[in-house]
Amino acid sequence: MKYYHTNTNFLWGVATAANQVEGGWNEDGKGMSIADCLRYRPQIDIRDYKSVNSMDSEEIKRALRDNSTKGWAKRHGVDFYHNYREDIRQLAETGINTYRFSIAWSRIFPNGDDSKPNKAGLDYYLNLVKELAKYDIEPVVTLSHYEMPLNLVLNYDAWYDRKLISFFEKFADTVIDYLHEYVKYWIPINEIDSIIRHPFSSAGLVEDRFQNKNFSNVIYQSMHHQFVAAARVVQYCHNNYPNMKVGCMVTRTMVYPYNSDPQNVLQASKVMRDVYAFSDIQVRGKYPNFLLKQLEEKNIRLKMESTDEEDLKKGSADFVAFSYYSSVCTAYDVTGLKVTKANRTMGVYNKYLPESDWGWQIDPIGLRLSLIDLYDRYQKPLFIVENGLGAVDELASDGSVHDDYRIDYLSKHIKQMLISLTQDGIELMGYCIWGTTDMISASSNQISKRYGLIYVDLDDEGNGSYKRYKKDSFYWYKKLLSFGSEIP
Ligand code: BGP
Repeated sequence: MKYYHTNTNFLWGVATAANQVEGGWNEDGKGMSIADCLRYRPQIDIRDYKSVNSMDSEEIKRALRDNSTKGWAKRHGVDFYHNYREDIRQLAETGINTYRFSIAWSRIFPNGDDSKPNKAGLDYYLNLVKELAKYDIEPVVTLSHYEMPLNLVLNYDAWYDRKLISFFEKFADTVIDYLHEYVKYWIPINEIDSIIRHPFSSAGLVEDRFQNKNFSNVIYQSMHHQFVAAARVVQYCHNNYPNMKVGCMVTRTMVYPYNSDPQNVLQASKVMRDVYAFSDIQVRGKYPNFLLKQLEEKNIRLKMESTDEEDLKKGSADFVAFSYYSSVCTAYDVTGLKVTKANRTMGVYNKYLPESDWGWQIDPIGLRLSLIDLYDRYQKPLFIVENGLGAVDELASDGSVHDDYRIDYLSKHIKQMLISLTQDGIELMGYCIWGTTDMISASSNQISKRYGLIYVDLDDEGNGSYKRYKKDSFYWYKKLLSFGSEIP
């Protein structure tokens, strides 16, 4: 089957996040972020997403006392901060025309509540987008990708404090103004639904700081503040830079029932609705009734200001961006059923699908189903901003990395995407492979869970030369992006 570039302005790219690649954790005025408190903890079962990504106050104090990078993987990342020109030059060789990255909030406002921005931080990102412009690569910028200034945790209640809305607005508006000549596509908050999965690493919520409150209440109230903040960014762009497009961004998994037992089908439908709630609010501009009902049943009363409803309505996203890695299978009663070792959902094992080294079940058709579902629900342009395979890669003595399993994963997902584009009547802006160079995994703080098209010589303890080596998947993507090539 021959596949070409779908059309001239289709965005073929790669994606990453500041806290997972940059390093330079305390350089040029950058303040400490929540990501700088996360350690690789081999003793913890990485399937337990929450414990890997949650911190208690004692652990944060320990992080504050330790100025080293040893064991603090996200403090060194893969040193993209100093290598960005060479990394971008190499990635440009593949023929990509878009590159998604995030801005480390604490590089711009070191404490989050500073009166003035850190110019060195602003200039770093201005130089980055200028480097991309050299190769005609379109930036897609995520403003918040798990990089909140730690001070907002220590001296405020993180996103639970409504002041975070104005702090985030100030950060967003400052960056948008500074980069507006180079950046057209913006994503305010990465996987805004991840606050439910890992409230600390995504929203700075430390459970033991809310002793006298129902933590579930805290999470949902913080979620509301993030929705209002994201909606304000949409309005800022629309009011000041009409050519800009602002997308919402959610974690997308297809949820299948374990079998055709209506009880299991109903369970899958309920879990799927929870997936939709976050994009519903940001696209439709209001809370869906089913979520309001759920909050009522949980006795969670959100505190809203009179302007919030208007903000959400005016802040409807221009496009729906999402990450897609795997589908999940669910059952009304999982007793006796085999569960996956995945750390994202702990779903029931789907015997029809293979699984990755980390137990994420590999389902290319699930990507097509997601495209159909999301487009039919919102009738807005879609954007796959993350799709990739975290795997154990081996660096051969000759510097090659034969990651045919990643090529297999990517080619099957891209094939389903292109079939959907040609047969399902969807609107799709682009596709970004998650993984530029290898990076530090969000959920396990490991580099050994490798995603990159370029291998980085580094291990989970931070030992290595940081040298880069192109994997077979790098050359494969280059071949794919050259016009007229069949998907190999
Ligand atoms: C998404 C995040 C990314 C990335 C990806 C892969 O949730 O937006 O930051 O990390 O997941 O997951 P992981 O790194 O946990 O393997």
